[in-house]
Amino acid sequence: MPKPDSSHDSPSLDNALRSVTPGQGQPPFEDNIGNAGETHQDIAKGADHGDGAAHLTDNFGHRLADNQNSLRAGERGPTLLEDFFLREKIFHFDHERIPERIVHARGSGAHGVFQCTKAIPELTKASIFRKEGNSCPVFVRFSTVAGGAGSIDTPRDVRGFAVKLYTDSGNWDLVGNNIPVFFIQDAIKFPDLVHAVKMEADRGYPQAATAHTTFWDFIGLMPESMHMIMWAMSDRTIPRSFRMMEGFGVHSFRFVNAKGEGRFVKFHWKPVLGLESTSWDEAVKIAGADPDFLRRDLFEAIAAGNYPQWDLGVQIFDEQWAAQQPYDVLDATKIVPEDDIPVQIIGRMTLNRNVDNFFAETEQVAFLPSNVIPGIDFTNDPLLQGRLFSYLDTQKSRLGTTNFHQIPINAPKCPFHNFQRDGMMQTLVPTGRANYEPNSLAEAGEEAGPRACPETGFTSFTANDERNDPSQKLRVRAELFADHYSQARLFYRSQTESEQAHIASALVFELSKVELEHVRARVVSRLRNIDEDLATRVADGLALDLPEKAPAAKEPIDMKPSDALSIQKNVKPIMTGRKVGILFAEGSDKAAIDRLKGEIEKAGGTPFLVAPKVGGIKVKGGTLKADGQLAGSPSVLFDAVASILMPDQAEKLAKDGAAVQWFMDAYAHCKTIAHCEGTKILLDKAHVEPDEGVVPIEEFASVGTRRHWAREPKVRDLA
Ligand code: HDD
Repeated sequence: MPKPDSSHDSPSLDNALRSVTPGQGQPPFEDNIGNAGETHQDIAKGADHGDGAAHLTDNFGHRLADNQNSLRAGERGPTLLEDFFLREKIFHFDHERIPERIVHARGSGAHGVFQCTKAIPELTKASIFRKEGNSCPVFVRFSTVAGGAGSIDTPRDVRGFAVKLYTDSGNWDLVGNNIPVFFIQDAIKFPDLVHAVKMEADRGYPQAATAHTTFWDFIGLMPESMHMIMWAMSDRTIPRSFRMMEGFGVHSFRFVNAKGEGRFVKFHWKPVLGLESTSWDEAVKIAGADPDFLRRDLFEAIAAGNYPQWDLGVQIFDEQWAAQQPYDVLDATKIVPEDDIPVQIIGRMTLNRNVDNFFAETEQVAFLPSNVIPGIDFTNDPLLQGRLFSYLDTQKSRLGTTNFHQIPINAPKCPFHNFQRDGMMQTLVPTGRANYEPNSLAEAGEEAGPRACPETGFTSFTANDERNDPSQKLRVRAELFADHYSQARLFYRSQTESEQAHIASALVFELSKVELEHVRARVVSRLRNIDEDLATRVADGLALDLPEKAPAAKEPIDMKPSDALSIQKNVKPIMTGRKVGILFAEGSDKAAIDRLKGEIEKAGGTPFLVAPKVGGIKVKGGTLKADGQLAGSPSVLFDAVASILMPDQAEKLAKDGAAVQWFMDAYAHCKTIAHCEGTKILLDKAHVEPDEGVVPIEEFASVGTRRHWAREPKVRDLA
């Protein structure tokens, strides 16, 4: 147990975790209480069992003699209320669940470290950026937004990207998403947005999906959401891996340096593995094949030592520059194009440790956008301002107590001292009577407690904003917030042809699930302000007469397209971090399989052997175990596939739907298919046609795991 002291230093994470380890926290009794000669220290070590296992006790330290049978009045009689072991066990179990997050309930977390790679003291006094090499521990939680805690990992949805940096000047929480803009401009609309997107109130479905009437009804009536909708309908919302998606702080924040000078800053996390997404058909199939696809991917990568990394980038600009832009930098539905203000890399984050316990860490972690450190400040973005209240508030209903900051995953790793006292689940034991300030107890030699620190403490930045008159109380939106379409157009026109087709198809799919025709039509009428071609494609796809263009509060302008907005233009042609499925069967050539595995591993990828049976299979040159059985390991789980089969086995597999589908899907999802001569019959059955991505096994390493989008028109109608 962390030693309570009057300074209320935070328990370090290690100490706090130790406090719940069996055997810790016991008073140092020396008397014998167990078997002859057995001390508490022996008991803690589980000396009695001789195998290192601790004694099973209840929560108050009483040993259990029998954990299989409750105490009963006679062999066939009722259970006795007296059975305190049974009562405690069931009581605790009954209360295991806590309320899930109202949004972002489904999440996956990991520990890591952040390191500053470029000191920027001229921009911020934040201690973490004072010197190159400064580092701090981090905890990251990735999430979907709409679904419940047990929902699938791969719905079309925004992904949360929340980072807690445990710095030496306190916790800094950068609670962002994998999309740099948001649906709404003002926090007052957040409850409406969330009600509309979650399962519909009367019927309780759909789970984890935006493809339903109430969501699109809200969106159609909210033109400010159109930019975000372009991102949400793009492949950004069906990422291949958390490890391959960008993160964004979304809002304009403020850097403040030691001289008190402030500048706007936008935060970006850039994945070292590059960007990569799945296709929609693939995402749907993954949901069935592995509902935990992204969680498993993160866990397995870290467990294998393939630590995911992101560079932290910043865009810096001042009030003067901001005032000249055709949009307001305080509007969270807008980006600052990277071509206007380049992203400078200042640090790197590495996730290098999986959680020990999902509930204690990933579930109980509480992110607060209000957690900033000296050198980083808020801005007047009305969405951010509302968030500053909401997150603190929600933790009380989720975690049940104002002392949620004492839960190890939430506690800062630097000391904290104040006069806040008591409350439910207080675990600190402050000493002395100084629980108020000012006090003069020190004059009598007593502990007087901590004091404020004007030199190093947090001071709020005062913005010199000529456009704002703080003497007025107004419920208005600043004029510049009115342009809802220019950046939506910028995004759409920055995509490749294939990506544009994906956006159009996603809109058709989603709107086809909307039951009210006027809702569909209203959304399409807004799309006309973004791009006429897009609106026409979507209307065609829905067999809808093209509705009149919706009036725009402000006519959109054409902005210069930007490559940074496309995924396909930012894929890295590397095998690192990718998974390759290798299909084999009886009689396959072991040496060829080993060779291929070696090549994949050498390039940083992970080979995964798939066969009709998982146990040992007789192959040429020995026996080989598969990592997965064919029907349970469809090709949607891999970035590329390869097959090493004898013709007789390929012929047999050509009659197996799972095998044919394996190649059909890989082909339809534009993946590399590397094959040996023997597989030919199976490829023909799956209608796989030769192209640059369908290659002999020997050429696999040179082609790699990148997608072959040029194939797409052959496998999908891109109209
Ligand atoms: Fe939020 C959770 C991201 C707007 C209210 N939000 C939450 C999480 C992320 C975001 C990543 C999950 C944190 C975790 O893993 O525990 N939210 C955003 C972003 C926003 C945003 C990037 C816009 C730029 N959020 C937003 C608004 C409000 C909230 C405007 C309310 C006014 N968000 C919440 C919340 C949650 C939350 C209800 C649910 C659980 C939690 O906070 O801890 O308070």
